[in-house]
Amino acid sequence: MKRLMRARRWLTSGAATLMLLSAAPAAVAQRAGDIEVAQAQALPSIPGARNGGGFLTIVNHGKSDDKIVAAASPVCGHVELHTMSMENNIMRMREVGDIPLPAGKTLRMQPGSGYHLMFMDLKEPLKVGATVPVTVKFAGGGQLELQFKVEPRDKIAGGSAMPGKGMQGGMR
Ligand SMILES: [Cu+2]
Repeated sequence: MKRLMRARRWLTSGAATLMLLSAAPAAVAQRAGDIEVAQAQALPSIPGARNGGGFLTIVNHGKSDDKIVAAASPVCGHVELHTMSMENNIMRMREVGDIPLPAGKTLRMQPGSGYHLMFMDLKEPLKVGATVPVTVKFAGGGQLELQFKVEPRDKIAGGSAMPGKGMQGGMR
């Protein structure tokens, strides 16, 4: 134990710190029933933009389907559930009633296509390094209080996002 304490003091790299944090039992509860959030991230908002995008990597460990049905955050007027797709060569976003979480599957939201959370009417810009508190509600009755980390686009969902496409196009 004494040795561990000393080791902790010496660990300065971000990665090592992160590992210690996630191994600690006091880590933020990111699981509600069968639903587990592995990552919660947001893009920095574009200067002058009133809206921002949030992305979850979320696992449904259960045997029945669930859905995200609502989200809310104090940083913006309201949060919408969106999907994005290519229509006639133009990226289009539209609001959806829910985001499906099929049983046994992982949903990895990414900038540029598919589902995301949209922070509407931001009260202030989202800057890299900030965290955005968001409450997410599930059809199964669960609810999670999450901290979305604002990170550069190439860090979202493991860095596999398509470059150059995304939020800039739509939503005024
Ligand atoms: Cu959107």
